[in-house]
Amino acid sequence: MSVEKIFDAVLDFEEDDVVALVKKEITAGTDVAKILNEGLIGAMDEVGKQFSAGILFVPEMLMAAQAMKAGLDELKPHLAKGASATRGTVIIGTVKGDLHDIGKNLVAMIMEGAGFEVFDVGMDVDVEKFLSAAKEKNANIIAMSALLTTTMPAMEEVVKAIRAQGLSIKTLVGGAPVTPAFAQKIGADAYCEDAPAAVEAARSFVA
Ligand code: B12
Repeated sequence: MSVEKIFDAVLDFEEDDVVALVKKEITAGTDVAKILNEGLIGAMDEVGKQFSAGILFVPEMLMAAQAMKAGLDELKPHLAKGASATRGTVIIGTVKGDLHDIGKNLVAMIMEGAGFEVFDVGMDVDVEKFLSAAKEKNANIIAMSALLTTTMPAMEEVVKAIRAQGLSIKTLVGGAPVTPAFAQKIGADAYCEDAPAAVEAARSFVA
């Protein structure tokens, strides 16, 4: 019932209410996946729909994102439970030209919780930054996020650079406009639609 309240509070941009409601649900023992998927992520999907329909605009989208992020921060320690020994090292970032980082942050959090060592290089990340971070940390995986159709091609540049330099680093791509067909076309090692799928793919890379 209150998960719906979280959904509504994100849509009302009520950051403090989102935090309070998330806390309340955690205390009540509600499944954290339900809080995340039906409350926080569900609300952002609705924001996206309303943005497409011209009901909401960029400032509102940003306010909703801030409210969602605040809820996510509250949830983070609970999502990261169950960490085990390091399974591999991941460099994660949002590609060049793209400033969307909520999904990327979520994937980073869940991967960390699943036992990977995760280095988040932020958003608007160019090829050089992805590669130098991967070399410095001796990473097995580069995970890239893109939320704009216009920034998706930047993923291919990273894949190409890895090949050109003969590095044995696996690539993982995701983000709302990214598809399995696109991932295959650019030669990425895997496409994943959400954070749990990213964990599974990453585990298969380092198994
Ligand atoms: C919040 C938001 C913003 C915020 C971003 C704040 C932030 N700090 O991230 C702000 C207001 C800044 C913003 C700006 C813009 N936005 Co915007 N935004 C959104 C919105 C509403 C939600 C995105 C989100 O956070 N979703 C919640 C997260 C949890 O979901 P997610 O990112 O998809 O991540 C999940 C999966 O995709 C996957 N995943 C994500 N990354 C990765 C990476 C890997 C490796 C893996 C395996 C998986 C994975 O796992 C995640 C968890 O399940 C979307 C609509 C939507 N529903 O997608 C539009 C949307 C992405 N934005 C859009 C647009 C057009 C813009 C602007 C161009 C608007 C403008 N005219 O200025 C600018 C671009 C700025 C830029 N250069 O990047 C369009 C993109 C259209 C397109 N296909 O190109 C969308 C789809 C809205 C729409 N319906 O038109 N935006």
